[in-house]
Amino acid sequence: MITVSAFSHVPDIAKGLVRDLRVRWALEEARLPYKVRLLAQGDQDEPEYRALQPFGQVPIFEENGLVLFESGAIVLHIAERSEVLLPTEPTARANAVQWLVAALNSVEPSVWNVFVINNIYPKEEWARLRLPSAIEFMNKKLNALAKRIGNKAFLDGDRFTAGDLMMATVLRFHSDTSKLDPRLVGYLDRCTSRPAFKRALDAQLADFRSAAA
Ligand SMILES: N[C@@H](CCC(=O)N[C@@H](CS)C(=O)NCC(=O)O)C(=O)O
Repeated sequence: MITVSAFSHVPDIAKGLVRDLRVRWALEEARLPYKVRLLAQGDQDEPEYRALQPFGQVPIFEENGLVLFESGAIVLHIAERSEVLLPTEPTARANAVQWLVAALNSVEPSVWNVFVINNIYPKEEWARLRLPSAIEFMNKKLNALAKRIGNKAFLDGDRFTAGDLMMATVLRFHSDTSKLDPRLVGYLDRCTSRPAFKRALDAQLADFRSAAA
């Protein structure tokens, strides 16, 4: 059985955004059952967990002795088992991987930077000064992405892939996704209206609720 690690408690702003969501979503798309290893406060710093995840973060993926960290590596590993996430045709497959890496490497840092400034350091003077240029930098990436998506349904055309899954989770770090370029709003809606996304989100939120009960 696959096990995914997740936090039992996070600030409200992070609920529905924590990166185990990507892994749960990929597992739901691939129709692979999984269970969750919920980490209480401090568990991520225990030597046993650090041996599995050197940075003390979630998610990790465990199955039959295989342990993986990094959500991108985990989603790719899952995607290799599902044609819904990774096409078999070599060019389409390479393009899907390219978009997954672009989501993590070219888009996520700028969106995440603004998220951190707004939500972790909102009262700091340096954050107030840094915010406008951080937003400007993020918007350059998002505008380029909107232009590339154009009127396509998904990043590579008509079909959803692991690249879209990752890009959608990155866009959801934006503080108000309804204010994104309309092409991105439509794109994000197409991705997140997938039943697998809804199941993954519901499962993450349910784990927070049951941990709080
Ligand atoms: N690059 C890592 C980032 C993982 C990450 O930042 N996880 C956050 C939750 S969304 C975390 O565990 N934060 C706690 C920490 O960094 O100490 C991945 O994609 O798996």
